Amino acid sequence: ARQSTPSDYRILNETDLRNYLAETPAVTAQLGGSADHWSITEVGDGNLNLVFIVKGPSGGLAVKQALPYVRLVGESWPLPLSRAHYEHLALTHQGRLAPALVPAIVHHDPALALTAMELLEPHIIMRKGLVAGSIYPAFTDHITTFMARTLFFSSDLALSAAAKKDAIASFAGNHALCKITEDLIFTDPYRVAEQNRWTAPWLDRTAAEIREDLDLHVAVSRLKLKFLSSAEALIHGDLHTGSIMVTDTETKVIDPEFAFYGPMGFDVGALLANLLMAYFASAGHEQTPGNREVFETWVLATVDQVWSAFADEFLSLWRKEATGDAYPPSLFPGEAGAARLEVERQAYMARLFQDAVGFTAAKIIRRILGLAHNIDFEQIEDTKRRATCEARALRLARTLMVETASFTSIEAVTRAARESRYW
Ligand code: SR1
Ligand code: MG
Repeated sequence: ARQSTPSDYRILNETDLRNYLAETPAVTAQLGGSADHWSITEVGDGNLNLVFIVKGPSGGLAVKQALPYVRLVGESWPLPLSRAHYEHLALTHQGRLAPALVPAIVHHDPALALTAMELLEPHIIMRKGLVAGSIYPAFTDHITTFMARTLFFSSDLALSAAAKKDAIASFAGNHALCKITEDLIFTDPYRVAEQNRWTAPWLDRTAAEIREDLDLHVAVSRLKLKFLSSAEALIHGDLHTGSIMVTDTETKVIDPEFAFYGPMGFDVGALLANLLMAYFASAGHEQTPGNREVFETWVLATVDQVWSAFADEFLSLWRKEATGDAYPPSLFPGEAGAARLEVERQAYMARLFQDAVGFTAAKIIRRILGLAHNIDFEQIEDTKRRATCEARALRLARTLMVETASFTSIEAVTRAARESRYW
């Protein structure tokens, strides 16, 4: 079994890290110069880990170290260091399938739960760009390639049954990270939980309604069951806009520490949810009206295109590269077989779309009523204005989750977003 705290693990400060990196040849080659002159700054603003930016005369690195607890909460919430191993494994897998779309790994140390990666510069966290009203024209093409390739090539459509089972087993130990998702996304927002919070007092009544809404509780429990039981593909597991770094022309997906074999719709839904929250939050941020209109039009068009381009790319991989044990070609001979299989592919995508719609809803609700919020809404200082944006998002999410079957196209989702009003 993987040891959760290796005996030579220690939390590094900037001085420790400098000494450690100075002894690591792959790192010294990348940074150049003398270690005494490297700049090292801890910049982590995520919920779990330390992140250092290290710069030398020849280049830079981002060094991520897992802490033995949840950074957001503190030492009272222990969390296994093994997540750094699963993140490294996932990043390696994603790097093979979509090399331009993830950071290159320079060094990994399992004992220190530490990974040094290519420094992404001048990339910024996409969520920060979205809050500032920036648009990213190349994003849809990149992210849909990332999702289509990483999900398709880890699924039964591409892998033999034996390879798929081995792959599932290699991520099965990441259950503590899955448990965070199971609790914080699929359970706590729907019950009284100490760590829940929301924009009070404005959302007090809405939060109470959600805690009493049994139709919603059934719907989220079905989604939780799917998350627990559907080992469809190696999913990123936390594919929100804080896990994506962008420039105008490049997109890099980071932080796959929640990776495991789960339902594909969870990744797609995570992304759609976070784009939709950027849309709802836009009304709360100071912007010129012209900019706001351009941004909101772009972000909803991006929601539409993310689904459509993902579905197109996934289907095209399936038509060309179906080397897996699912859907044996010998069962679909000739023209009639090919035609029937194509109908089945469309049915598969329709089912995946339904999953994505449900997970979209779950990912919105957790960011407004659960423990971990996002800056899209949090940076709206006027709490009444913030709650108005959040209530519109919650209203859409409730409809998406309870009436999922009535959403048969992505355009129906973006139309409902546009029309969503607060209670
Ligand atoms: C306690 S961890 C809270 C959240 O941060 C991560 O980014 C995941 O979304 C997790 O649910
Ligand atoms: Mg992340």
